[in-house]
Amino acid sequence: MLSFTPFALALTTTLLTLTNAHPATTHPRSTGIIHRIYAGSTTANNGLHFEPENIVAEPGDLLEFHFLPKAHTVTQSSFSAPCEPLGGDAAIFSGFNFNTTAGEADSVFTVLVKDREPIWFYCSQPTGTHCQKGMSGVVNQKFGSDKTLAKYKEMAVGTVSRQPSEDPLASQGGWIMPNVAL
Ligand SMILES: [Cu+2]
Repeated sequence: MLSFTPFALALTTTLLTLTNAHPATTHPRSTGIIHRIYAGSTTANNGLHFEPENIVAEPGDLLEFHFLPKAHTVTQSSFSAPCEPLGGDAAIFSGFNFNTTAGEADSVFTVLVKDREPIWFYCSQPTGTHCQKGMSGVVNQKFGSDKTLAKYKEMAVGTVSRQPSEDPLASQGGWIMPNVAL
């Protein structure tokens, strides 16, 4: 007759505990896919624009932000608080490291997509209220949900842009890399 002894149950519990004690902390395997996103398109929305601004990416893909004239940033926020930094050590902030007066900045900002959760982002340049004017984007918006980029932009109007750090150059959540021509 099959029976579970207290010992077997205890062993099972121990094994489960051990398994749970080691959640996956490693980065997803690289897919080799790079999504190039331009900050400050010179045509759309008078240049206050990310192109593309609604991105679908797999874990392991890279987001590569290229910066066009005017001093833009990529700053992660929540959906519900547009133009405000998300906070925390992992939140994305490019810093104001990509100023350029013509053409693309010499460096790009590269972000690894870790999972399929939405990444809401905005430009935190306060001069000219870029975020309030619609300079924002999203990676992996939940389609079918009412949390849309259009709604985010709508809620951004009238807010005040905030910076993640007192140091405008303090980037985190990604890497500043040389801008290598294709
Ligand atoms: Cu901007």
